[in-house]
Amino acid sequence: MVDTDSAPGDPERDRAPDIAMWGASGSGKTAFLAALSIALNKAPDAGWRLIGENPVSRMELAKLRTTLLQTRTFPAPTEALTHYSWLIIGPAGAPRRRWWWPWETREGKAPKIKLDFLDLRGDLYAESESNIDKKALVDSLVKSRGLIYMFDPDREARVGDAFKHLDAALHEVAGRMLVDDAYEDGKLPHYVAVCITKFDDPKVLRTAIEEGFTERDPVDELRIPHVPEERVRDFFRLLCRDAQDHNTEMILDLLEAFFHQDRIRYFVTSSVGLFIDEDLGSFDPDDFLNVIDNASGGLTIRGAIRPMNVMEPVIWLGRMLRPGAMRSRRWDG
Ligand SMILES: Nc1nc2c(ncn2[C@@H]2O[C@H](COP(=O)(O)OP(=O)(O)O)[C@@H](O)[C@H]2O)c(=O)[nH]1
Ligand SMILES: [Mg+2]
Repeated sequence: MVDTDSAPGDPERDRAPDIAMWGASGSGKTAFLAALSIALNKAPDAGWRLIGENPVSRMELAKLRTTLLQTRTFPAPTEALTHYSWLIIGPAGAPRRRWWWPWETREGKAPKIKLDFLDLRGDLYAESESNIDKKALVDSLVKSRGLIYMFDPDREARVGDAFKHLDAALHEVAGRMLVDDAYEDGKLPHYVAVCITKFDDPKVLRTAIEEGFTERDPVDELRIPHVPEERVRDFFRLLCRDAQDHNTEMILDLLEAFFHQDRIRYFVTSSVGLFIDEDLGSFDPDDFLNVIDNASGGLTIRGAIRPMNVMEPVIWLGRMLRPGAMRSRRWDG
């Protein structure tokens, strides 16, 4: 895709992406991005914004927001390979002084995280004819240093193709990055945010509650159950075990074999969040579904959109990748 409006010589223009996004088709990538811009808007104090880097990406971003906020449905499935470039811009840091010119201060610099998103169609790794798409995806994974890996437990329980997808892509990426000696420790250098998607789905949420993975935060007046950070990896392992395909069990080991274990973090996410009855004012275990079937056979979002852990993985990755630019700043709102 040609970038038509960033100025020639702009250092941001040819910068490699910081973060690439990845996951089986239908795992919730497009919905996650639509929710990301809403989540950043809902936390104005944190000072983060999402913008399209070029006209196509800007147009798509506006479309995604309208779909979720006004039409109150999910974005339509992707039909052709589309390449989006987005920038997440954070709050400016403290004013800067140059030691040789200490009486003059310059504006603080805002951290910018570049997010590359290839929205792929269909079941990429099952199709032999989609080699161009495959190459584009692997290129994007190789160039970036942060990965958002989307895992959809509901799809895994039914279809079970996440292992095949991950295994094929990881071997391609490793083949490109690990054969020479650039990474002497033999591991891929990326930071990886593993996002378990669709936590609001009753099957996922009920599993979490019944298996004792959830807690309620006493200061959260909505009393929404969440899986505490230190237990998310175990919850992920459990969901992998419950999957349709026995190979899914190996996903966690596969990730930890290819990436440094201390660079992987697990998040439980939902793009639309849980429904809260305004009259009740807090989470109701018998009425939390935020999506309902509509007349056209799709899903309509019922109440307010409350993205769960959607901006957190992105900002965590940004902080890991650019610790200098994001130090001593209110990055996590
Ligand atoms: N309940 C629920 N469903 C979701 C969520 N995110 C996505 N979905 C469903 O999953 C479908 C596929 O999501 P999409 O973002 O298009 O997946 P992609 O192919 O990875 O881009 C959507 O049409 C929704 O029906 C979520 O947070 N909660
Ligand atoms: Mg999509």
